[in-house]
Amino acid sequence: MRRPVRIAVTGAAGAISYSLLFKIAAGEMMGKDQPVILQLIELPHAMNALRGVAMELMDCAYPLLHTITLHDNVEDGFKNAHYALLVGAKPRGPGMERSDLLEENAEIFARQGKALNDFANRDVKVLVTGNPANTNALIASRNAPDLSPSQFTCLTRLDHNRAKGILANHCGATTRDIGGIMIWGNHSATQYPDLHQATILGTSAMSQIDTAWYRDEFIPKVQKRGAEIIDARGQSSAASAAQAIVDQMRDWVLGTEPGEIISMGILSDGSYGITKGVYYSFPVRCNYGRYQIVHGIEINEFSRQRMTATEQELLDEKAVVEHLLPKETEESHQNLHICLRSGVTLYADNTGPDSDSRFMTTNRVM
Ligand code: NAX
Repeated sequence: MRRPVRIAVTGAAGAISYSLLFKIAAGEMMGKDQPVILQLIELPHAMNALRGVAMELMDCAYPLLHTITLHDNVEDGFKNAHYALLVGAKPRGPGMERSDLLEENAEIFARQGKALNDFANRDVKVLVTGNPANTNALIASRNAPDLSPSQFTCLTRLDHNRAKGILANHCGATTRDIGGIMIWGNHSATQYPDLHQATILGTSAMSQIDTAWYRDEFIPKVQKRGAEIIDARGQSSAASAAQAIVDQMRDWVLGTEPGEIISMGILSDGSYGITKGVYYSFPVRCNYGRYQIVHGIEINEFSRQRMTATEQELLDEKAVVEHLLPKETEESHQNLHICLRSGVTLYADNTGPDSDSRFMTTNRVM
């Protein structure tokens, strides 16, 4: 049996965690041979509810669940964590403007970034789910100067999975038959679900669907799926979000299937003309615990407009919290090659393999 890994989860008594923790303990995220230590973090007033969740986890008698620890602060909760799932966030209250939401969460995620910097394992992998997820990831990473910004990602896998499920349902296919789905940009209603590279049973999806359906129904449906679920259920998506967290972290750690493309919110390195320094969802592949942007995808005019609109929203969000971002970390967010220090291997232009290397054709591996 392997040594257990430490997984810290914030918002551990919330709705998403009520599905998520049980999946992790059952081995769905880290693999069926990987014991886990769950370091569960909540706000002080929710500690009693958290104790209840811990009792239920215990009562499942999961063989892979080594230890559960409960914390009412992130400084204790992130200690030596190998993985950090930042699920808890301040929800938008009545009368609250989006800028208020951004600022209130900025404070929470700044503290969490600092705590990760000071207490987590040096190779910690961080996945931010709490909204606004992309900008929260930016804030956390900027507050963790000793960690690489490539160690921080945000959740856009739910949007990816939604796009896949909705397309499969429309075409009478199963999700197994579908590949090449891509989500670009922000986890918000401006996100761009792109089907131009998608395939159904190996044949172009665009040749099998109506363009008007794609543009007028499919795209808005994926963008507004969260609201549709709240309308129907009276509560926001929780089980599907938990599944997406498991999928994104599992693929990051254990790798994607050969040829498979997934979507992940990661720091832009300028690929596809997206401004460096914002967390943007790109198509990626993963192996050896790293992710790598899929390059060489042709972007048509329709896609470009949508990719730019969602990029602009992220730049606007960044502008709202700019005064809260430590200036000294800006450079590391623009020059990803200094991430080498984190142990998340990243080859800068002059430290990586030659551009004509037969064995490795990319010089940017995250
Ligand atoms: P809940 O309100 O059920 O649970 C959130 C929990 O987080 C609460 O128990 C609260 O006490 C705790 N919490 C709040 N601030 C905390 C802090 N600073 N430290 C530790 N714990 C804290 O929300 P839930 O449905 O679980 O959703 C959690 C977050 O995920 C929300 O921000 C939500 O908007 C976001 N989502 C993001 C998605 C994505 O794809 N990126 C999709 C699903 C979800 O909507």
